[in-house]
Amino acid sequence: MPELSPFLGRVRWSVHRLLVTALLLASSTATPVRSQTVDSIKARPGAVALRSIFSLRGNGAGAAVASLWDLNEDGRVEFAVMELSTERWKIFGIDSAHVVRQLWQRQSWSPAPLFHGDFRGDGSRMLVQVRERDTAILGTLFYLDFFAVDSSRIADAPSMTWTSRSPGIRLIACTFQVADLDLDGSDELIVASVASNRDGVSHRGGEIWIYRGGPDFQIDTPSVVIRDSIHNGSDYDLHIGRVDADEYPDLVCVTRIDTRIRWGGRDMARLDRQVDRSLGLVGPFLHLLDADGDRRADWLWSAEDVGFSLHLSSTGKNPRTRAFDRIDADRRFLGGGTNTFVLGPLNDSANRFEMFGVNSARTDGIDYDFSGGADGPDAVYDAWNTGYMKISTPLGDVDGNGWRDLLCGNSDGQGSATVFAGGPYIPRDSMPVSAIQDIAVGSHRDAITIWPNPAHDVVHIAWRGDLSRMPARFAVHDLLGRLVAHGNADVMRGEVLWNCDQRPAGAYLLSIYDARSAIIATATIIKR
Ligand SMILES: [Ca+2]
Ligand SMILES: [Ca+2]
Ligand SMILES: [Ca+2]
Ligand SMILES: [Ca+2]
Repeated sequence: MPELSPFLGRVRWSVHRLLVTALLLASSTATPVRSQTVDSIKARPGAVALRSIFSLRGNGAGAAVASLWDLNEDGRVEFAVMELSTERWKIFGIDSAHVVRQLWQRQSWSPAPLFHGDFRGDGSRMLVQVRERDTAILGTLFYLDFFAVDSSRIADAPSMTWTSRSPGIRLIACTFQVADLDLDGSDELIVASVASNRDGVSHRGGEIWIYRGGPDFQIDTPSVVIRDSIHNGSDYDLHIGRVDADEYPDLVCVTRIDTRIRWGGRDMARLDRQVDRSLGLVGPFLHLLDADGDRRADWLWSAEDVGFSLHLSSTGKNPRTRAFDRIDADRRFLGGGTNTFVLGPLNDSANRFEMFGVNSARTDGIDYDFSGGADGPDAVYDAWNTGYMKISTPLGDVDGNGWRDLLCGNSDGQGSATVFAGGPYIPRDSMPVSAIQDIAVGSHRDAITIWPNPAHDVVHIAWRGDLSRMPARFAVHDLLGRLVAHGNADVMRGEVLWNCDQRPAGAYLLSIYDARSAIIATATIIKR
């Protein structure tokens, strides 16, 4: 397996573009089999710059970011940003007119993200805010404030509060997760801590406390306590994902000494009885994501000095026995000082394949973003941005175009938090409204968008990510009924182009078909 550098992306891309150009030249000079006058409609080539649709700057914004749900029930999900200097979490939503509105704010000092869960399993999500308080004698204490959300409104005061200190026991350096570990429809609260103190005696091994979800959800006494015997140093990083073949989420704990897996199951109590696998790997940075779209966790490791590597779940290796070390990796990428991010399925309307990003402050400060796919990502990046983001969280669809979005933060300097839009870029901000034509399909006013229309040389055709029937094939006919262009759409991508510069001026009829060749929409395109 070759070692691949992410920074080959641009070079590889140039080669790819040359190849595409050469193919286009070849196709225009060779004699086509069917007709010399039928153009091809093809996927938009090239890596794209991620497009910002919201940015919050100053006040140390972006020290932490959080993905929320559609808490005001307007069909678009909300997101949250923490400002370091005001010590405030702010929740934002984008309304139907694409205006960003602040829905809530609350003071709380902690870089730990806001999170949420359906802890009672009745469909009502609670918002949970982390607070930290430094004390002279006990060190840092952690608090979780649980807020009810009722009729689109977040309660003013928390309905319950968890603390890292209960009689005789104190957890040290906590992180928090939410997952339905036993798949009973209610979320568990999971607290991981680096160490603990019982009646003044320190236990320098990690602990994981699980509070079982359900109608009787409570935060007074953990349902399951997992105690690790080994000394962890200061790192105890818990990841939750479906690693093996069953549906139950598994626990992957990365420390400076070992990486340990506990296989999930219906019986959560067994989690504390044993470590199922001790990999002996020491903690470079780990993300679990699904880049190959099989609903099983892929492991993205990164380390300052050796770049990053990817263990794909779809390569047929048994997750219960594979090594998950560097030799066992399915993709290895060089590049010093790399930092990796999970970006979510930004360019997959089926939400199967997650993208990830890589950056390096030591080189050019550009984030390179790789698409997933059935075979995982290749070494050619598909998107980029120049922001040098430090943290990221995938979002649901915040702007209502049917494509999932991304929130990044970087508290360096003045600080900034940025929402990047998934799906195709429609230039509503730079082109006259009259040049952009929206076509309604079903309940969506803007199901398919064509621009510019009238056109001189290139026509863009883009579509929402959530149509019940997605475009699969396109055809353009002239007014005499002759086919002048056709092409297929990759359903994952949201845009095709028609290069019409060689066509005579006049009206043309565009037909858009679904995968079963049933017509979805038609439009008249004017060529000037
Ligand atoms: Ca909303
Ligand atoms: Ca559960
Ligand atoms: Ca996978
Ligand atoms: Ca979106």
